Amino acid sequence: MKKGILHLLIASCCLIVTGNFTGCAESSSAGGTGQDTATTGNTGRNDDPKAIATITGTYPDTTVNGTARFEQDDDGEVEMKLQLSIPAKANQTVAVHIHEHGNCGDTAHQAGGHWNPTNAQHGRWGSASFHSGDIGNVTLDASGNGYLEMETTLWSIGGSPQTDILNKTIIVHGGMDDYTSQPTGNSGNRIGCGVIQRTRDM
Ligand SMILES: [Cu+2]
Ligand SMILES: [Zn+2]
Repeated sequence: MKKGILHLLIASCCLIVTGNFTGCAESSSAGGTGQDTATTGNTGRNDDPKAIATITGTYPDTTVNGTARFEQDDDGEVEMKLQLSIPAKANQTVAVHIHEHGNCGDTAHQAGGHWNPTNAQHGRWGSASFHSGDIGNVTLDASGNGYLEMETTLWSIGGSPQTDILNKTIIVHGGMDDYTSQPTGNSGNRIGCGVIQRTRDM
């Protein structure tokens, strides 16, 4: 008797399931959703370590907005995509560095000096001597927007202390880096700051 009831229940469940499949022509597009999921899986890069710094102004009278997005490839290279918007600095060039402490307090002075895990001299990226945080100058357009992309194996997202960029800061200065003056490139005030933090979505 109990078995008979079970069979009935299973039978009615099957009917409901079948009804769902045949009843909705759109369930074929639900299959399409499945493909979307597969596509997302295919990129694989979604599993790569990622980090982001949201950059904001440190002075009330100077609007600074920006993001620095980092993604580490399978080969260990970290790619950065930096976007800046500083209307007050339209048509000017500003210095951007990674500083050593993940703290934007006290007009970003709490961020400390340039991140320099290799004990190098300050300089232009790629020259004989430069700090691992010496991103360099970014020129802003007539609206104050700037963009910079770079890739390097000197950085990692959560790797060794020599390369790990997590919990450091991206600092935007009010002036240009002269790539020569020690230890800061004479880059001026710290007008923008954002802490580099691990993220899952970009
Ligand atoms: Cu700096
Ligand atoms: Zn430096």
